[in-house]
Amino acid sequence: MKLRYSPTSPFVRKVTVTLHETGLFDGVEMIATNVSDPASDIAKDNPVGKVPALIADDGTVYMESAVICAWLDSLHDGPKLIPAEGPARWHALRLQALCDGILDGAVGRIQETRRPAEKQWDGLHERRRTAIARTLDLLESEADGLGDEANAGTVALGCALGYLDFRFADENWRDGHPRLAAWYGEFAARPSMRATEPRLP
Ligand SMILES: N[C@@H](CCC(=O)N[C@@H](CS)C(=O)NCC(=O)O)C(=O)O
Repeated sequence: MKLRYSPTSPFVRKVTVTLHETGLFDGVEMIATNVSDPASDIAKDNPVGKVPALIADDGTVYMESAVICAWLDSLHDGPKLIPAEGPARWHALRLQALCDGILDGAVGRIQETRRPAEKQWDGLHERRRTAIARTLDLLESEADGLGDEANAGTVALGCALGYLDFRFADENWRDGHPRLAAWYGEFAARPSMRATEPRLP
């Protein structure tokens, strides 16, 4: 299979962490893709024009990080990142949804900074910033239940907090979120997280 990726995308990182956690990484051909380049051919694989896009060996293209991670989780026999049933399943999927929301806001903020200053909208910027802050506050209140296992939710949380460090280090999300910070300190040391740290191209 092939993965179209950008080295800075936190949504791609969810997929690459999943590949490492499931032992599937070595079977993937990585294709660097600059979706911002008007000449990019990403649309031939993903008409929505986004990475990650995963091309299976039968030619099927999977898009949306949550769908790609779920499909990858169906391919291995080890511990599942999406528990099959019960509260653990819904806990992981809910956490993933919250963290994807942080990432939508954070990536949106970065995209906004690339527009000419006179076309940027401060109200939207502030709305995204406060949505991220509210979500971090909720996660802080729930941090004791995060555990130290990798699952779809904790992988998304690790990638979200890593992205805030990467793009918004000066805003120091750790302030006011000591339990999340402690959890992340442990989770970020996993080999899958170390192997996938974001880097500028
Ligand atoms: N909901 C999507 C979001 C993917 C996404 O926003 N990817 C960004 C890179 S971080 C992208 O390709 N953006 C290109 C664009 O918006 O045109 C997912 O979970 O995969």
